[in-house]
Amino acid sequence: MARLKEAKYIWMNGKLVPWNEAKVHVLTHAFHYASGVFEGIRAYKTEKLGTAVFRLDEHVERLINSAKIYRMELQFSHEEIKKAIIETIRANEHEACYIRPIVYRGYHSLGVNPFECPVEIAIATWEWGKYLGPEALLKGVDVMVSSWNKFGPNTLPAMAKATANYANSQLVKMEAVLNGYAEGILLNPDGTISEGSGENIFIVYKGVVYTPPLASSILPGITRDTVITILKDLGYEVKEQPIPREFLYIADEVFFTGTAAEITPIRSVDKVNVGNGDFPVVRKVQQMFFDLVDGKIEKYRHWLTPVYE
Ligand code: PPE
Repeated sequence: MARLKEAKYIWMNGKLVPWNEAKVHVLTHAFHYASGVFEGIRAYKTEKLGTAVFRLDEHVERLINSAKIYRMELQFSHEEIKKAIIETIRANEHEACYIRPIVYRGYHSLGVNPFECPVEIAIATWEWGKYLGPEALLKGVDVMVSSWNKFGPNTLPAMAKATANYANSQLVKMEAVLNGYAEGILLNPDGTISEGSGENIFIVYKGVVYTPPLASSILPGITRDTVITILKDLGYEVKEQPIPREFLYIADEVFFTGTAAEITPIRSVDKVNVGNGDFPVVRKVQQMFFDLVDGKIEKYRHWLTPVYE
């Protein structure tokens, strides 16, 4: 992956600090015990509204919920976090960017018990290109089913977007990359499909669209929710239900959704070609998704928060 593209400022606990000075102590609690929760948000350069953040409210809400699950008391409200995100994008003068707010237990004491450590918050923004490679959106990606399972229910809460979850994701991603694949799909301990290391998954089979339910240890993806909405608008039946692995091999279409990955078709799974190589449903969803994030669909304009006005 390309080196991080530096912006000018990072917002930390209420203040914009120069990018290179946005540092934490090496004994920060989160660094040792993964006591952090975060978000990944995109701001698009839209035709109608200029630079606009996509589904900002839903992302801030999920961040606050993730913090709540981990008993972190945030010093900033929903509205204050929203304002800080807009302020950071403006300070960095982005036209389009990726936004990474992170809430974490800071420096105070070490040991697993995190309660004495301050709850810090930072917001970084940068320009981020295509997550699964430049041609992924067009041609699709080759993926494998990971030998690593998704963490089971009641081990780590999958509904929290916690840094800790990404230890599991990294094992999956490294295995995939080392084997020449773009991504890995995680199965639950019971063998049903969960999600990708950083994406939700959808399967089209005989005209019906399937996606694993929240109880399949998935992140409640905001792109997932957007895509379910789009699919219903397009007249498709969407079924949120546990999905057996072998659906991947007989599917007509398979695709990933995520803020970073957007709508990425999957071309093959474990070297089995998906369907006949066309992605008619994916194409329709992509079309509507990119129109939507571009402010072209009136009905969903409220999902966009203009940055400069
Ligand atoms: N599942 C996981 C595990 C996940 O990390 C993401 C987002 C999703 C599903 C999709 O969620 P949403 O973005 O709300 O539609 N992954 C973020 C981080 C990727 C990374 O490498 O870091 C992202 O897409 O921003």
